[in-house]
Amino acid sequence: MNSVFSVAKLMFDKILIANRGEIACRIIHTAKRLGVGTVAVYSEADVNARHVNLADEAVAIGPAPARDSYLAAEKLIRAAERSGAEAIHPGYGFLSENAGFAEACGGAGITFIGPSPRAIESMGSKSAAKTIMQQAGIPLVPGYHGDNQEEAFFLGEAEKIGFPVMLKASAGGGGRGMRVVNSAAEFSEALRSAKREALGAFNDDRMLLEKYLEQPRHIEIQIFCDQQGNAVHLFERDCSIQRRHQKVLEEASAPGMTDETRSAMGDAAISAARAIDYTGAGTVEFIVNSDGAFYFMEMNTRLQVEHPVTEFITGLDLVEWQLRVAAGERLPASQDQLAINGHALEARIYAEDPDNGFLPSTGSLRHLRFPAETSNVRVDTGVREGDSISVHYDPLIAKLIVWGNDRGDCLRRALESLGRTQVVGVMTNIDFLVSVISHEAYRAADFDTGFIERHNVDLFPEKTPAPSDVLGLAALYHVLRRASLAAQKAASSADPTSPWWATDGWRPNLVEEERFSFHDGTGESKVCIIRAGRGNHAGAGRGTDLSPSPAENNSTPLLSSHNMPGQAPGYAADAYIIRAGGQLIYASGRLEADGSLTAIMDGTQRRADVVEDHDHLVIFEAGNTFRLKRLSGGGDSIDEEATGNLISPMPGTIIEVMAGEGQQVRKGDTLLVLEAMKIEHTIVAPRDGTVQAIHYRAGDMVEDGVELLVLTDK
Ligand code: MV4
Repeated sequence: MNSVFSVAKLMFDKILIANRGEIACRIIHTAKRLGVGTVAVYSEADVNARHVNLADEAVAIGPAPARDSYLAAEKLIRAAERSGAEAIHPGYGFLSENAGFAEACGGAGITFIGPSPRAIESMGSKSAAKTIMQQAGIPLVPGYHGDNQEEAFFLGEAEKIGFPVMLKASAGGGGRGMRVVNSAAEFSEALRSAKREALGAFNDDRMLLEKYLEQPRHIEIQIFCDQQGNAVHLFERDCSIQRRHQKVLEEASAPGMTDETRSAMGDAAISAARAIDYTGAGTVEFIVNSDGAFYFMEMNTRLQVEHPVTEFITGLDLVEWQLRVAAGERLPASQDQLAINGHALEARIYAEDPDNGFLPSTGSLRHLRFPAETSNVRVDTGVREGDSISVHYDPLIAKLIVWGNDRGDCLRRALESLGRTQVVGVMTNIDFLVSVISHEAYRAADFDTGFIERHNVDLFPEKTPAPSDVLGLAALYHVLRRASLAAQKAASSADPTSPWWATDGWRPNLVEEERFSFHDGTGESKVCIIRAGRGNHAGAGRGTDLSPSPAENNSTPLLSSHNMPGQAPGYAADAYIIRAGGQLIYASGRLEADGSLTAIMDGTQRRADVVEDHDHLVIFEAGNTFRLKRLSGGGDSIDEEATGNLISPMPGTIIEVMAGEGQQVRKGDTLLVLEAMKIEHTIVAPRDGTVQAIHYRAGDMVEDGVELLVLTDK
């Protein structure tokens, strides 16, 4: 057997990733780097998802609801068998902590990349986990986690511990079935309501009791164990910044952590892992008192969402470690080879509406920009521009992970990176994240798990009106955008005698004065923009006596010979006077090929990304985002009129397609019928033209904002 000629077969040739979104992409990334083949799985909602595109192979596993696809254990195992994958990585969530699934993988001869079914099982119940940890000598919060569930007995235990106490569901998680009880008088009612909630959530109303710790920190230790019995910890993460038990920010290391406490918590975490013969990646959660005392909370038997902050401070790839350990290799490093370098922060960017109770915000990501990835900045995402955030899955858009030499450097870079993150199409928590990271108390590391609740008022600052110059940018954008579209149209008409090629200043569709009205979320603002003069391609002057401010006069490229995209040669930037909020601004500008707007306003160069979202303009400038609703001015819907694309106004199902490709239609002709929310909507031709392409058929589902068909002139 162990002949000198035998070659150890360790790393897998091919693995299946039983997950979706950013974590599936994350796992595929490492597998590729290691030369391991990848099989993605996808539901009907994820046919074109990023993780499917990244993988070597992909297997369809059923309808969008997770229970019919990503939670359907048999389908996943069958997909692994059929594709020849030797192992399954479960990611996080879904089946990652399902002992039955781990067992079924083993039964099918497939390696489950994670701990044994028994280890998963033993941490599944809070009370059972506490019993195991108590025996292993891990510190527990004083309390009761036994079988006697009688109310009178519980009350007696509560009085022994001393109020306030906390009731927790034994089967619990995510804060459900949890109650703080401040006195004996409240006990009976609190117990009853906690039991009711636990029964509904877990079909199990057994409770445990703990001393309630005021203002604790949530600090967790990353551990790793191999099949040879080696175990290390990869230091801690502080995940105290949570909202309703949903983590918002995670950092490594934990601010204020001493070497003594770190070492004691690391040892305790390793003992916890050894107590259940753990293998692979795991996390031991503690709550930590302000005096530094720490207590075991629970153990997560999977890779966690926030693992990248540990990767940044250790320089390791935890997915690589998972694959190596699951394949039977020894841990790649021993404890004394591990060290902390710098500081890392993860911010979870969610599609949710902070102004509406953080409700998930679904829809199409019409515009999506992330900061460039560098050695300091990492973006883990499962979506691209144009993808949708649906009701079926977690509304996470991306995790922004930032590294700095120290915490201050890290937070500064995190704010800078959030300022470069642009999302249009769904509401996000980006501004909220900025508020938290900018908060004085957070910056001073003066926080605990109650931070967000306590500082709520500061974290939702009152909305301020959009500055005049931003309103000016909006008006300038509209004028430039329309001129650019008109120019494109003329250029593509291939008519050499078109007045578009003239450079004498004649310009159709470009009014000399235009008035806009915008709503900035606080109120309505009026803007007036006047064409004050025109530069020429020689850059010699602007043919007007309305001189701009001296600073602007210092010849800038904008005022000379720059052509706008799709424009005839020699078409020069115009100068404008903008009146907004009682202010007069001299401005000129240019739309770049990438859609951004470069403007000079009163001599200062500005660069903004402007995105149209239905009747809104979203302006990203210097890390700030402004959302303006156009109430009037700027003509009809620019997209539909000028580009010929017909956009679906809402998500729905195509009921009937009346038009055919190549068909000539008259303005007002019915092109197709869409059903949304049980109401039929007729899409009609906005003008005469020819149907060049139809992207959908009857029965197809469409998101809002997608192009339904292309209508060309004649
Ligand atoms: C606690 C606690 C205070 N005292 N236990 C919340 C979810 C669960 N994982 C543990 N939780 C808590 N348990 C005692 N004895 C405070 C919390 C808690 C919390 C813990 C970690 C992160 C955020 C939290 C937010 C509120 C309450």
